[in-house]
Amino acid sequence: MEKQGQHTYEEITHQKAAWQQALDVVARQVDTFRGLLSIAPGEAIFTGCGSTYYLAQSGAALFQELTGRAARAFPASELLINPKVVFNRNSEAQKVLFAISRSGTTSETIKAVEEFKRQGLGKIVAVTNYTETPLAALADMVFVIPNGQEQSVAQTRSFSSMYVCMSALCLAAADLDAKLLSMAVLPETSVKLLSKAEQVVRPIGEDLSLERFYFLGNGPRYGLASEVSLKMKEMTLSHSEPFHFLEFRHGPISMVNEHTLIVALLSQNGYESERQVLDDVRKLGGRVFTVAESDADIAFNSGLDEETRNVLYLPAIQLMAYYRSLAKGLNPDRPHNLESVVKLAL
Ligand code: F1P
Repeated sequence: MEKQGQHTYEEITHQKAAWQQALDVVARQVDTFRGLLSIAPGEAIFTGCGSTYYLAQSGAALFQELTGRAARAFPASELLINPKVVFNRNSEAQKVLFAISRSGTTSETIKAVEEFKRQGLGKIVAVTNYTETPLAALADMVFVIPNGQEQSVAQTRSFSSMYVCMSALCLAAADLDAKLLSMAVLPETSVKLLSKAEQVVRPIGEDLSLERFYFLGNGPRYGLASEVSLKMKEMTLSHSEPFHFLEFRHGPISMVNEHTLIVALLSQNGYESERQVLDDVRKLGGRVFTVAESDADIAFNSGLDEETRNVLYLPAIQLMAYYRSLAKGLNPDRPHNLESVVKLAL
């Protein structure tokens, strides 16, 4: 008989092979990818739905930070419904569209990519976990990571694997070859991290005195904060929201009480201001859980640079949501009201 959450647990705790495959798939196609970017020098648009929209947000931030080239993220539905908001019509240059989808079949994403192609707006790069899908068929280049596939509805390993791929693509686009090679330690680091993290996050996940969750992240970590906040929502049906650190002070801080947990995706660049927000939360009686390279509740100790290690924020927090889901008597594998793929008649 199936145990509640057995797929989600397996998928969160076995990410190494998927991360390795993500790095391999980029290494194999790096020259072709750079060639594609050079013939599509216009703006970069990143898109997806739900989790993969959050991946798009983080990817666009990292792409622009590293390459200096304009990059923005939108949910696929915005490309369809509000294209004038998305595309810069003053620029004739061929754009590049990064379309991200675990399944490769989400109808909004497929329609948005079809429309981009029909209008000849530029080149399409797909990041996905499945081959032979409508998305793969439409794209000029496809980065497929089958080892990231999942039985569970909520994305965990699939998201992380596509995120490793996206981070590697951003480094490749910026010609940061030494940093790209340094990512080779990530798959093994995921194993070490998870083995240490489980005992730390489990009691917090199981603490049902907590009622509200806020996930804070700046720069490329904002998209990741949004994703882990979605995990908390989907798997545990809890009140959960993401914010940029300093934005939290501008209103949301009103929600802090002793039943509030702030999960902080701390960075190197913004550390001083991020820490001050956490001090304010503590003064108000809120609880704080920190994730960072060092000196944190979950410390990666990866030795990697900020741009290459962002994926490490994910596994421990995914596991926290898993344990809360079980503690609430829910099945993390089957979130309420949610299908693994959304297909609408568009
Ligand atoms: C996107 C997505 C997921 C969400 C749910 C429904 O799917 O919105 O992010 O968790 O499973 O689908 P995809 O396009 O990445 O396959």
